[in-house]
Amino acid sequence: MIIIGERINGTRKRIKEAIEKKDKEFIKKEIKKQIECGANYVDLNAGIGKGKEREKEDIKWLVECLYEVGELPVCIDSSDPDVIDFGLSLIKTSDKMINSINGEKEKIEKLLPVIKKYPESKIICLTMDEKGIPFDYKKRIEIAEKLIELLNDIGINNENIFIDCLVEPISVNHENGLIFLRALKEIKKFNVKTTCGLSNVSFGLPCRKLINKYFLALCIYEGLDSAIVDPTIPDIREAICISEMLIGKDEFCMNYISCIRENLF
Ligand code: THG
Repeated sequence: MIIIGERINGTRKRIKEAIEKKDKEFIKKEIKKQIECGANYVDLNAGIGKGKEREKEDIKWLVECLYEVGELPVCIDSSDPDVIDFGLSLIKTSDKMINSINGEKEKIEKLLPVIKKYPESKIICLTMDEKGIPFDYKKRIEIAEKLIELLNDIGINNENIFIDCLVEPISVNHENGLIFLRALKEIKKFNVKTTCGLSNVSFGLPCRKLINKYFLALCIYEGLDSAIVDPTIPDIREAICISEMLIGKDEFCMNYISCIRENLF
C-alpha cells in the first residue's frame, strides 16, 4: 500500500494558521511525523482560500519546508492546473505525484501538456467532470476510461495512473461506501493503480477513526493500491498491516510480526 500522508492541507485549521504565520518548524514537524509513520509521499495542499497567486506562493514555501526535512517524494495537491504546473517545477526528485486531473474538459486541456513534461510522475485521476461526481458508479468508470486513454496517448504507463473513484460521506447516502467499493472493483480490471481520500467516508459522524479503519480494510480487500490518509493514526497503520496480511500480501506474516514486535500500533 502506497501511503500518501494527508496532514499538510490548508483546509485544516492548524495548517492554515501555520501557513499564514510562516511557522516552518510546525510544518517540518508535521512532515517528519508522517514520514516516521510510513508515509511514502507527502501530500502538499496550500489552498487557504486566498486565490491562485497566494496558493503558488504558499506551495513554494511548503516545498521549501519539505526540503529542509529531506529530499522526500511529494504529492502536489491542487484543483488549479497553474498551481500544479508551478509546484511541479519546484520538485527536485523524479518520484512525484500529481493530485489531480479529472474529466473536466478545461482541466484536461491545461494539464495534459504539464503532465507531458513529467512522464515519469504518478497521476491521480478523479472520476468526476463538469457535472460533478456521478451517482452511478458505471459513469465514474467511463470517466476513468477516457482519462486512461488520454494519458496513455501522451506516454503515461498504467502503473503510474492512480484512479480515485471518490469516496463520499456515508452520512449523506447510506450506499456511498458500496458505490465506491463497486467502482474500485470494476476499475481494477483496467490494470491501473487506485487511490482515495479515505476519511471522506466518515464525514459528519462520531468516532470517525473507527469508520475509517473498517472502510480501509474493505477497500484493501478490493485491491486499493494507495490511500491519502493520516499515517500518524495507529488505527490506519493497523488496518493496512492486518488487512494486507489477511489477503495474502504478507508472506510468512513477517511484516505483521515485526509491527507487533516493534509496537507499531
Ligand atoms: N482525493 C484526492 N485528494 C484529496 C482528497 C480526495 N485531497 C484532499 C482530501 N481529499 C484528502 N485529504 C484530507 C486532509 C485532511 C483532512 C481530510 C482529508 C482532515 N480533515 C478534518 C475534518 O474533515 O474534520 C479537518 C479538521 C481540521 O483539522 O481543521 O484532517 O478525496 N485525490
